[in-house]
Amino acid sequence: MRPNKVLSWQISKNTATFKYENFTLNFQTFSERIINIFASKGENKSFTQAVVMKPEEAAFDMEESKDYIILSTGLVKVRIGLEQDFAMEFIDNKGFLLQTIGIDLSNKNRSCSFKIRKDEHFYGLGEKTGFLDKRGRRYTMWNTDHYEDHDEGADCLYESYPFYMGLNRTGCYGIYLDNTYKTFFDVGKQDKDTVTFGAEKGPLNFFFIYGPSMKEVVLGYTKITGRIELPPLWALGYHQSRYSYVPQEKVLEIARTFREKDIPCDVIYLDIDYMDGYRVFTFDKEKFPDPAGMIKELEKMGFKVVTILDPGLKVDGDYGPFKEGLKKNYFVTDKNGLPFTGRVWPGLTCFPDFSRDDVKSWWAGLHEEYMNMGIAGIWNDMNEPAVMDSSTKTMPVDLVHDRNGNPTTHEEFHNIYALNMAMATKEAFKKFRPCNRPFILTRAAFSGIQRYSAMWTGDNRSYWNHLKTSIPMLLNIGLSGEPFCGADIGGFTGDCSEELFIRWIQTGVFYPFCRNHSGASTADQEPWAFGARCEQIAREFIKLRYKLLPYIYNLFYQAASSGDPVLRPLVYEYEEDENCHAVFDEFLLGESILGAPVVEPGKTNRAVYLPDGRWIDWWSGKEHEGGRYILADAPLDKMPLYVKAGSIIPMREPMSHTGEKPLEAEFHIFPGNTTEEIRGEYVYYEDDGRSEDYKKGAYNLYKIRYTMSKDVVDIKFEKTHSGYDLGQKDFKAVIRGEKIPDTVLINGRKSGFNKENENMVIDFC
Ligand code: MIG
Repeated sequence: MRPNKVLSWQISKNTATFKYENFTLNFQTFSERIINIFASKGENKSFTQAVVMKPEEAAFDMEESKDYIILSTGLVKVRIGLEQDFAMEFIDNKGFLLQTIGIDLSNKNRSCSFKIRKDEHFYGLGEKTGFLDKRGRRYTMWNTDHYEDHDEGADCLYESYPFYMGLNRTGCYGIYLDNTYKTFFDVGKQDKDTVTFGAEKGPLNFFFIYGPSMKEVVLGYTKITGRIELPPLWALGYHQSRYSYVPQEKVLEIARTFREKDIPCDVIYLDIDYMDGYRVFTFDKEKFPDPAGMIKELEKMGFKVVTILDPGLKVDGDYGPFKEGLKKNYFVTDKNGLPFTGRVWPGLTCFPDFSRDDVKSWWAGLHEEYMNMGIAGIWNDMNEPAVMDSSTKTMPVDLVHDRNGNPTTHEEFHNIYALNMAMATKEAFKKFRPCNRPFILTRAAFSGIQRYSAMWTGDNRSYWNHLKTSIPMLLNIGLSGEPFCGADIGGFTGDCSEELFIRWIQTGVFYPFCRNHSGASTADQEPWAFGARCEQIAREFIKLRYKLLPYIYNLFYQAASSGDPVLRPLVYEYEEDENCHAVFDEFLLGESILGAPVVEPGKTNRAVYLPDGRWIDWWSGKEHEGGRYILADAPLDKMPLYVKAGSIIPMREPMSHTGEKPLEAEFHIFPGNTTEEIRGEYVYYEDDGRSEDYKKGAYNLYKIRYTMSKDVVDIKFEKTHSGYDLGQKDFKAVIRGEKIPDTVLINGRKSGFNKENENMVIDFC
């Protein structure tokens, strides 16, 4: 298995090539932290569509001795052994980081193995079942319509992110395997001390991403595969969905009920039954006699409409899109060039070959009528692609994708079919709504999807266990570069109960993508479906999300600028705290808010680990010392929620939908109760929340800082970027927590703050 010694090598600027007896190893620095490694038997190096990073100017330094060659980027070194069998080690300035066990390039396997370091934990790997730390399991990356239970035994779900991180005391590193074939990651399963990743086919082309912090690794990975663009603000509101709301009158009734019941909601979904016989880009004329009118009506109530689309087009000689696709040879074909047909909802269907630019543009063009009607977002489903009459649940792997004249098999294209479909969908928005931000939701995906689309985790179930494991699943998806993620609140398959729904909505309002969705012929799951008690709790929690929208929107701004996940595992912020390494049933929303939902029935309290620092109970204002577990009270109407002392959180009054009033923030300052001097700082981002003008500088940034010593809070407030004239004019702050100061200074001047004013509001300007 082990290749032999190095036969020769060649080094220039930022690349190095080592020839071994039966393979070649190629290194390229992309940055001080990112090294691309390509092991081949003579194939060409190529990058998938996931990779958007261009190598930065970062030349190698090379040291040569009798036994080794060391390539150094300044931060990290790769040491290649010259005397022994293949040996590759990664070293940083603190010393030894990672040791390669071997590279295997046999016919049926291209893989690389590293030694698992002492006390190592593994994260990332995208949409996978189980808990937070992935150690001890083996995962396959192959997009699959997995309708069965998403329990721990389930391996392939809808999306593939061939990326993982290893964290131990020496630090964190990441590996992104840039191969779209079926890949695998054995994280200490076969051998408890070895992590092996690879594929049967395709290149062993991967990126080593140096930390040493987890944040740096995520930053590096999202440099390689790109980051989200800012979503429209409405997409961060609450979404209501159902398979399916029909007819038209039912959709309107649901919308009206939200307004009548004073439950905030921004988006309502049309699932497959809106179509005429599941023909995409059509409406059933009986059920939806006037979709444009319905959309207008919904618009008046402040609702956006998102429609589902499946990739397959019904084989039907009277159906325009199919006829055109057939005539122009736009479909995926077999080896003989005949269009492949497979059964999906509409019966026999043909599948657009999204590998081609002209097919993408054609597909984009098909959205014209929807866009003109005012449909606000597109939901791409069944895009693994799912094929119902196939034992593999998908197309045969030997089908052909033309790839703009560079044909390849479905085997290579399968995992990026949905990514390419999302590219086509985004093109539709660019074409018909050039000024507005797109909203796309996808079920299947590959690394890089964050540049195009939000994701949801597919057909979960109304099981307690699915509520519980939605948290680590979303946390790992966030770490894998896709911050805009959510699971169906209430569960898709099966009947939700009142208690489960209450606990799920309490959790779900913190999902970055917050949507209640439910399967056909399951119990109703709208917030009011379980009676008055549940309705009241759901209202309160959905309102809480709307209160936090300025903070949440700013987290998306951070995700767009640095790749930081919106929803983070504790370990992301406290990686040195061993107690945080495997915590899966708590999360951080940004740095400052810690949620610890109840995810089991019948519980009215739970243990909560609070990391280092002081934490203020959201509900009572009571303060807790961190670095320990507390037993938190969690009656049915409460979810344990904490703010880190020192934080500043921009909030607003809740509203029925995001378009009701401009997003004006009030800064809630949580200094905490301490005799020590305390400081806090927050950068607040503001723009119009819907257009692309922010890319041209139409946004404002504010920096708010404060110190609190004894009884004085000294706030400094400055505008650090000015570009959006229609922004907020009056700013307010609120002091929260147990300790109330005597005096508040704003930019050095005494404010009108008055201790007796119960609301503790301070006017700024
Ligand atoms: O085979 O469109 O995951 O969210 O409601 C089922 C109907 C097809 C699967 C999606 C689900 C959606 C459903 N779809």
